[in-house]
Amino acid sequence: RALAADLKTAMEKGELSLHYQVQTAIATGEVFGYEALLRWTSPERGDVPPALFIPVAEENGLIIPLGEWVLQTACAQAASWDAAYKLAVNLSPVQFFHPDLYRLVKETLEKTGLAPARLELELTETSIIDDKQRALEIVRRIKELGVSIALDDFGTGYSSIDTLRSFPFDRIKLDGSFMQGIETNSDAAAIVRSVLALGRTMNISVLAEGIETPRQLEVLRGEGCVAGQGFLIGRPACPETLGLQPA
Ligand code: G
Ligand code: G
Ligand code: MN
Ligand code: NA
Repeated sequence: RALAADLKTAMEKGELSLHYQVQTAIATGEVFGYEALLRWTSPERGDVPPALFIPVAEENGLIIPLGEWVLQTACAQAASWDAAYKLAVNLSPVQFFHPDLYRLVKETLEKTGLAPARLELELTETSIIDDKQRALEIVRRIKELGVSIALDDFGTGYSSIDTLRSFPFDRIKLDGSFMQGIETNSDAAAIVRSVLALGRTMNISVLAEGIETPRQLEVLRGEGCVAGQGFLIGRPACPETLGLQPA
């Protein structure tokens, strides 16, 4: 059987689940949110990584019902957590440009009772590059609901200062690939420093992704980076394991 066919039934069979990865304030270590990460455990295929099945779902349109399931499930779960925690949800470019997105977000918030201010949607620059004018309208409309928008994987792909300047992002998520070099490589450290400066200038909070070592965390703290996420702070896990909801 093809992956796409199995994925189609995976939702109905309950093979999908959400893991969450903690996000913390770097200065204090305080937890402020969790990013939802989709997981598929297939009886035949085992754990299928999202990097493998999400592109397939994007090609055949399955990403729309899949993305709906993610948003509804994540919002319903987060609504039962401590209200101090935000929820970050990844949006595929296909989902972002889908005409029903605004209604989906609005109705999901109403249905689940999650306060809009607790929801943050993560976009990548590939979502925006295809049609910047339309993308800007979508972002503005969604922000009117009180939801925040983060720019994911910043620094890879088409990153431009122009995009940052023209979009009302609430957060930049600095790609994890920049963490590798910051302990030893002065170029990587300089890039991180300049992104932090850019964030401060534009009044956009920067979250460093992929923090794996205490030294990386220390460098980021020294540079005044606001927020962080990574295996050092917490690995993605199910909400029960994280103590977010009862087992
Ligand atoms: O969880 P993991 O690190 O394996 O994720 C790999 C990639 O899949 C990342 O780029 C992540 O953003 C993406 N991803 C994980 N969950 C979702 C999801 O629910 N929706 C979308 N569109 N992408 C996701
Ligand atoms: O593209 P996005 O940032 O949404 O991708 C999140 C992915 O990054 C998840 O699949 C998650 O498992 C992975 N991830 C989270 N923290 C770390 C980390 O510290 N190191 C590495 N290598 N991957 C991480
Ligand atoms: Mn993300
Ligand atoms: Na990312």
